[in-house]
Amino acid sequence: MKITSTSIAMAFFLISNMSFAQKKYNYVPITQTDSPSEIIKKAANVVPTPRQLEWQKKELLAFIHFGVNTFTNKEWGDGTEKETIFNPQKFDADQWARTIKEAGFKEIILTCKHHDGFCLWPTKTTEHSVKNSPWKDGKGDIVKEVSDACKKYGIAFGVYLSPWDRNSKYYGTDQYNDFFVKQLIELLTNYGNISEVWFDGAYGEGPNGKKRLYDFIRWYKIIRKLQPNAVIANMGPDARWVGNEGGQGRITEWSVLPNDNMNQELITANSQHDVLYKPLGDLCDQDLGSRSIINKAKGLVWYPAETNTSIRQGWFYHPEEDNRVKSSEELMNRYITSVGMNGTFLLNMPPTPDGLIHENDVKSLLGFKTLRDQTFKVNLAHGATVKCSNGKNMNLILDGKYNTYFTTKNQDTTTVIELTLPSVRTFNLLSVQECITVGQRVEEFRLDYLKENGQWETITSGTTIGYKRLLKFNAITAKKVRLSITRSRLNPTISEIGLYKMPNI
Ligand code: FUL
Repeated sequence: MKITSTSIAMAFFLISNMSFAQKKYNYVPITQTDSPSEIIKKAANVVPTPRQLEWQKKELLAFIHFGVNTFTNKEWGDGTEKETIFNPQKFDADQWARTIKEAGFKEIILTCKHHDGFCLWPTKTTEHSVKNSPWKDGKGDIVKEVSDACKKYGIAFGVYLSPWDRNSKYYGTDQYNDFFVKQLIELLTNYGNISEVWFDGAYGEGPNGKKRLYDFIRWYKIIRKLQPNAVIANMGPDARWVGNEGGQGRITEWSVLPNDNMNQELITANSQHDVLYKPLGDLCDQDLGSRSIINKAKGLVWYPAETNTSIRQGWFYHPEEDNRVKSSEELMNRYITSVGMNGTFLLNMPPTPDGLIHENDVKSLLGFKTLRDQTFKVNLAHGATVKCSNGKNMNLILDGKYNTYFTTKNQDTTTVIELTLPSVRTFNLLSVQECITVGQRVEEFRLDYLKENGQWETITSGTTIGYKRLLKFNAITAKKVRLSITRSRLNPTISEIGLYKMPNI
């Protein structure tokens, strides 16, 4: 047989396609010969990387917007702010981390530099930083104190570094990338483990403004090298912006999306650790991953939603918002529409010019924790007898362990799981989780209960589940319920099911 470059390419293609069919990756190429059912099967086997999985399980992430805007009472600084205005006299990173830990959050992402370019650490790259402020006579380092406080309280630490920099003289030139990389390297090497790097897409210059010459790929590679466990979020390949700033996930929220700019470099890397490409397209669209969308894709990637909002109207602190802080109940509802819609919840809590999280915010955050504790303390489905005619590992659905799961026999993509509770119970919240280390598969499900007259009635229904789906409904009192999976891309895998009674809010 004559060996040509085409046959080598063909062989490579077949081998890589075979390995994608057998193993689990967080991306997969789609070939022109793949039929719609083969594409669906591929989609059903795309899984998160270990770093994405760990991030997803954190559920609650705290965002801290703090900087010169805290002192000018603005949302966006223009870069001309004097360093001397930055002086948080009662700054206490311990109070931030303690509050956030007590509220059950697992990570703090700090705005180390916002669009105004002011750096909260004594960077060597610019004079526009804390080192020229009166705070601690210019000897302080907010990033150090916050990262140390996170370590003390056992929470992860992430950095927000705004690509848009309205102060830097390099902005709009190619040199800006060198400047930016130096800042990144300082943050990634001097503060211990960094769990997340958050790149903002915001840019407010007019049509004649400076060009955004960002070398994202170079930045991503540096992060992978220096902090391989860090999730690169928002303008990054590991976690996507959900598409709004109101803490609202989609009713149908897929974590497997088309990735059409996936290139050969990525495919040959063939590793869960080297995905450097962000999917293209409009991430605000309502439908990001349905069958009709992925059928047209050239590749698929695990790209989960990060759902952000602020506890106040603004991202930075404004005293006039002190009495408009989101209540514990509102935060609980946002938890249901973020984590409960297959996302993580990134909640911003901006400190005051004193350098403290305001007492009203603390009260809401701790009340939110109490509401979650009250709701999720007892799984009312616990101890139920599980029946399913085509199920495997039925009891694992109630073992409290995320890694173990129920699935169906043969190639069955539909099933009915019946639970007989130990006694008649009253509940108003369903929690259901797919085992995403196998893939996200469920496309349609329903919860019914058996009424006293012997008829089944639907309580609630949904489309996607993903890592977690929470559905609230009017309280139901029953002894028998059934979860029907009516459409799934491949055998559904359900880690856990829970029935809860949430306090009336
Ligand atoms: C936006 C920014 O412009 C806001 O100031 C804030 O940082 C928010 C999280 O992202 O794009």
